[in-house]
Amino acid sequence: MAQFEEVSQKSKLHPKPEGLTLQYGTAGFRTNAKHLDHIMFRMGLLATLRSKKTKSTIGVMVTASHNPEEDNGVKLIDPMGEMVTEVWEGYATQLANAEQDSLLKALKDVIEKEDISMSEPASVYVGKDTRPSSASLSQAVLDGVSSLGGKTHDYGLVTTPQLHYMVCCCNTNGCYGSPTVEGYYQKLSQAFLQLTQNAPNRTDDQKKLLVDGANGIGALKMREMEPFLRSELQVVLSNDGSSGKLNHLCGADYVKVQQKAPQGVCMATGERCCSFDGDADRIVYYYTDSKGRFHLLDGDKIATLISTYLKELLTQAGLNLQIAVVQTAYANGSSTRYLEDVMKVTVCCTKTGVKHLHHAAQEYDIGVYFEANGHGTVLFSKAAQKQILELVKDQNTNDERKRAVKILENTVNLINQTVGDAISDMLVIEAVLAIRGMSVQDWDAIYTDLPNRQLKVTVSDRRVINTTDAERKAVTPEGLQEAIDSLVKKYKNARSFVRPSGTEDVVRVYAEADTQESADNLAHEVSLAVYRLAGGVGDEPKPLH
Ligand code: NG1
Ligand code: ZN
Repeated sequence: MAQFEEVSQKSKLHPKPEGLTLQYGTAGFRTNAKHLDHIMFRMGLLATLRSKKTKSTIGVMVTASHNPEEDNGVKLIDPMGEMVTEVWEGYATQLANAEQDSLLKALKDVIEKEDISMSEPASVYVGKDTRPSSASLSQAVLDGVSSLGGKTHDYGLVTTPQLHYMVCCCNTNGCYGSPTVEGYYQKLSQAFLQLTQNAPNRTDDQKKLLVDGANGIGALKMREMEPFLRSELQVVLSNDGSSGKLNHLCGADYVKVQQKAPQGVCMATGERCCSFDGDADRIVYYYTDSKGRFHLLDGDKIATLISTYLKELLTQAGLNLQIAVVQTAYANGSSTRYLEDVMKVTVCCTKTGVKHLHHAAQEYDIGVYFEANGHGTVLFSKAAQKQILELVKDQNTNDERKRAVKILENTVNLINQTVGDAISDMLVIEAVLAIRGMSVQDWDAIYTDLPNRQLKVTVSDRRVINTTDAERKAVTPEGLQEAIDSLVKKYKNARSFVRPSGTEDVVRVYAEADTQESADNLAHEVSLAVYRLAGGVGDEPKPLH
């Protein structure tokens, strides 16, 4: 067929290095950019097939998020803005790893298995982050799509959540919003401005927020959005990409993992700051106190703030909707205890990876999900949104209920329900703090985090580690879980687990305990156990102190 002839010809321009195999991981393919050209072309092909299959527009985002600048990666976006399904992740891996001469066979396998009608039209939206490699890699995606006769819309530089938003807008025929960057700014800023009307007496100091753009796409887009916010938020932007390197000593991942302020941000005592990651789908907040101590407000604190606020609004509006918080094993133990014992909300724990959290959150009327690293959003079920809208229109409600439900309606509009979105989350947090008259210190004081530490161990094959119970227990290699259990017993309020990373070639170790020293020691001891029992390579892990 002529269609495949073109694929065959074009694929020669995007050859696969022989023997290279890559896995569709926690968030798509991710590795050094120089290994990715063929992957991008092939993901263009796959997105075209997915589009034909679903009779919808599919998104392809070229980014490696918080990874170093020399890496890159690709994420596929399904019709409603969700992550692609696991079956299609499998196809992605098969297509990515097919040697050059069996690419057509791999492609035809997918077509056959999914019974795809090749005469269907296809439409693919493509976006990219600011990495130097992103321009040519996104061109490879576009080549892949056009070689199978698909239509493309190249959005160029956008944040990952902006592309998710575009895909959802397109496939809902505009119900979710208008599929343009301007449409995104308008939808969010209108909701934000309405919300801030509930906090009319804010001072300029309260409106001021320091934003670390990680030298990435989020900084660019924040600049574009600023005029839409009409000074209701006064952003002081650092690491805006004009000089520094992407994610280098800055950004949400650096701040969360290092538990310290990014470089390049000039923060005064007590000032409210936040950091985006490299593709602006994560956010964390922080400040330093009068003793110079650094305070991090991570995804768990964000989930707590937002769920508390929503629960209060539901009560005021008299709406009986079930709210739940979805976390992963990385959630700080204090947050889980607070949510369950004090807030009395349902808490559910899933495996790491946004798709798992997103899926679990869909089970509730209102599902608030956040990874501790700051990736998260809120999902409102169709029924919940309907109830909110009906109550907004109801003439017979009293003023308190009317006010609460109007705030709920605007909050729904402000949240990017397709995926975690640093810009949208930031505006939600700013609105909640404004409406509740809270400072960042008040927010921080809701509960105190247990000291914790995250470490990485390099092993020869991280797949030797298999886990269960939402990754909280290791089933292989033999003896590892027993070793962890006995180490944990030595410390107070302690917890530790290990799992293979889905985005880096390492095993991640997490530990928490009553003091920082204990958490550090436990993390180190568990790292040693991993090194010894799971085939560690290189030097043995060294103690932190
Ligand atoms: P891995 O490398 O699988 O741990 C990391 C994050 C995830 C998720 C993905 C995608 C941690 C511990 N893990 O995954 O939560 O955000 O990257 O970006 O932060
Ligand atoms: Zn990201």
